[in-house]
Amino acid sequence: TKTPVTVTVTGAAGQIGYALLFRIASGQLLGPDTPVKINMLEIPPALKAAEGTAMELNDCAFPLLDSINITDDANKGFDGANVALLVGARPRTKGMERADLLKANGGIFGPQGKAINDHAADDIRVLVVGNPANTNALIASAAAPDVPASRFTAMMRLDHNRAISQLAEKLNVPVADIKKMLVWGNHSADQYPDVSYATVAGKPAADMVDSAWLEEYFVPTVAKRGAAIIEARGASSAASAANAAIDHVYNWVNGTPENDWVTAGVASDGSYGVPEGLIYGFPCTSKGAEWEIVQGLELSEATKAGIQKNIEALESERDAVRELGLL
Ligand code: NAX
Repeated sequence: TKTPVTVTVTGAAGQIGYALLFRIASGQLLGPDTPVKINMLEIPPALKAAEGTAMELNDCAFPLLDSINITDDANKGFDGANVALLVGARPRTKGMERADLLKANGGIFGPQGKAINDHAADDIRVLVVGNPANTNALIASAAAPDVPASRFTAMMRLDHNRAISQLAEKLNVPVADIKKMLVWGNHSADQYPDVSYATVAGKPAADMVDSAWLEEYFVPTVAKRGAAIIEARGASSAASAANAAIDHVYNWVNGTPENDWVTAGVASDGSYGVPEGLIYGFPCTSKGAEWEIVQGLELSEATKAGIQKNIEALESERDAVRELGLL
């Protein structure tokens, strides 16, 4: 049998954590042949709830679940971690300024990045889910100088999946017919969902929808979907966010399908004019090792403008974080 892979989940007692952990333990994160050790990292007031979730995980008698550790100590939580899902974050509360939000999250993602640097396995792969995800990933990466920046990623996959779902609904086609969807940039309202390269059963999606629908419905609906879910459910996206985290790591570790790509928030290498180092949503493929940014796409004027808007938003967050001394 294979040696177990250690997966650390922060914010494990939260609602995304609850939707995520059972799928990790059942084998959906890494595949049906890979046993998992789960480390749950929480803050002290949530440790008891984490224990309750661990009891339920054990009660599932998952054959692939090797063991569970619960801790509020990041050094223990990331010890030997091969995969880290950073879900726990400080949410924006009423009246909170951006600088305060970034500072509070810097206080979480800085120390966690350092603990990853010092204690995780050499092949560590990190996915940041907690918002502001792109900038939190940047903070964690900066605190982990010994870990290649390519191992710190931010979750854009929920936006990608939402975009597929909206296009499938509009065209009344199965989601499986849609390939090469893309959401550029930041996991925020600035993001730029882009069907320019998407195909539907092999034919260009751009020929099947008009620009008015794209501009007035598709882009804002995908970008503001999180708010629409809160409005309808009375709580933010949880199962769909957990699902996207599973998709992201599964494709990173096991590869992306032939003739398709996914959107992942990865450190820019300067592709498409995005300043090097920004954690940015790009079209990405994996063969099972590192994310690779798809090269050579021709950009329309609308796409260039969407990319630029996101560069500005993320640079401004990065500058604010620098001013706070977090980079
Ligand atoms: P919850 O409030 O249900 O859970 C968060 C958990 O994190 C809590 O149990 C809390 O105790 C824990 N936590 C806080 N600080 C911690 C720390 N320093 N170390 C370890 N654990 C800590 O939030 P939930 O709905 O699960 O959402 C989690 C995060 O995901 C939020 O930041 C949210 O904004 C973000 N999201 C990101 C998405 C994306 O696409 N990137 C989509 C969904 C979601 O909104």
